Amino acid sequence: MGLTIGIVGGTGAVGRKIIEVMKERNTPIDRLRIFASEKSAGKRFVFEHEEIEIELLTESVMKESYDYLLFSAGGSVSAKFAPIAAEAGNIVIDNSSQWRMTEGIPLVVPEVNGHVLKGYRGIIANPNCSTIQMVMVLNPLHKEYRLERVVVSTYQAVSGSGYAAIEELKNQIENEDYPNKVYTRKIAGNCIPHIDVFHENGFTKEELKMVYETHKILEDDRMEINPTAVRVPVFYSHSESIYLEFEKVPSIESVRNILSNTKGIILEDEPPINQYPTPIEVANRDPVYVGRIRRDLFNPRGLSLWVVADNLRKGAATNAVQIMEAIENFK
Ligand code: 11C
Repeated sequence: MGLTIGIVGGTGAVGRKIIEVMKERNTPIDRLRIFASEKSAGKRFVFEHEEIEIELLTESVMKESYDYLLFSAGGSVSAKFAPIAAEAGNIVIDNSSQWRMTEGIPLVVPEVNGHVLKGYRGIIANPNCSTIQMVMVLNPLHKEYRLERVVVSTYQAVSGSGYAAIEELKNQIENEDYPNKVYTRKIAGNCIPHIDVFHENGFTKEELKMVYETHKILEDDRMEINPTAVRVPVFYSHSESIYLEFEKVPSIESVRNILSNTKGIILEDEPPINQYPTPIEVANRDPVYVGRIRRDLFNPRGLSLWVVADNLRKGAATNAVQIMEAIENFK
C-alpha cells in the first residue's frame, strides 16, 4: 500500500521541489493532493503522467486523513492549518518557522536527531535552510571535541526568498536599471547583510534562527553562536564560512575523517588542485559539501571551514522528505 500525501503550498519553490524529490526517491505514493490559495486552486498539475487538480486549502480538507501533510506555504498558513490537521490525527511536516521553537514540537535533521521521531505523531518542524547545513557539520564534531563557540557568515542564494527573488536577480543581471522589489537594495552585483527582519539586539531573525534552532537540534544551549547572514547574487545553494572553537584541540586529520564518514556530508577539500565546493556545482544535489578545512593560525582549538548545500534541497525539500522516510523506517 502506498501513501496518501498532501502538499500545502505545492505551487511554491519548496513545494515543487518536494514533489521532484519524492519522485526521484521513489516515495511510494498512492495519492498525491496539492493544496493552495484561491490564486492557484483549480489549476492542473501533471504528476507521474496524471493530471492533478490543485485544491483549495480549507479547514475541512485538513481534517481528512493523510499519511503525511507537508506544509510550505508560510508561517500564517501553518499557524492556522497545521494544528487542525494534527488534531485530526495527521502527521504534519512544516517548512515554516511557525512551530520550530514550540516546546514539544520536534525540530529535525534526520542525520542529527532523527531518533526524536520514533513513535511521534503531530507537527514536526523542518529547520531553516542555513541551520540545517550548519548543524550537519557541527553535530559530529561537537560529539567528538565539544564545541564552545561558532562564528558563522552566510552567503545565501536568492531562491531562499522564492520565485520573485529569482526573477529579480535574473532581470537585474540583464538590465541594470531593473528596480528592486524583494530586497532593500539591488541584488545583482551586490551583497546585502540583511535577511528577514531586524531584532532590537541588532541581529536579524535569520541570524537568531541559526542560534536558537541549533541549540534545540543539538540539545545544547551552552554553545556560543555568532552569525551574520548575507544575501548574495547566487541563484541556488547557500554557502557558509564557519569558525569553530572547541573545548579540546582537534586533529585536522581526524576532523577530515569524521566528516567524510558522516552520512549526508561530502568532503571536497584538496586545495592543491583547487578542489572546494561552490554553489553552482552543489545546486540540485542533496548532500552538504565541506571544504577549506584549516586550523586557526593563533588558536590550536580553532578551526575554519566552508560549507555549501542546496537550500531548496537539503535546506528544505530533501530534509522534509527524509523526515517522512525516517518515520516510515520506524514503522
Ligand atoms: C532565506 N533561510 O534564505 C531563508 C528562507 O525560516 O524557513 C527560509 C526561511 C525559513 O531567505
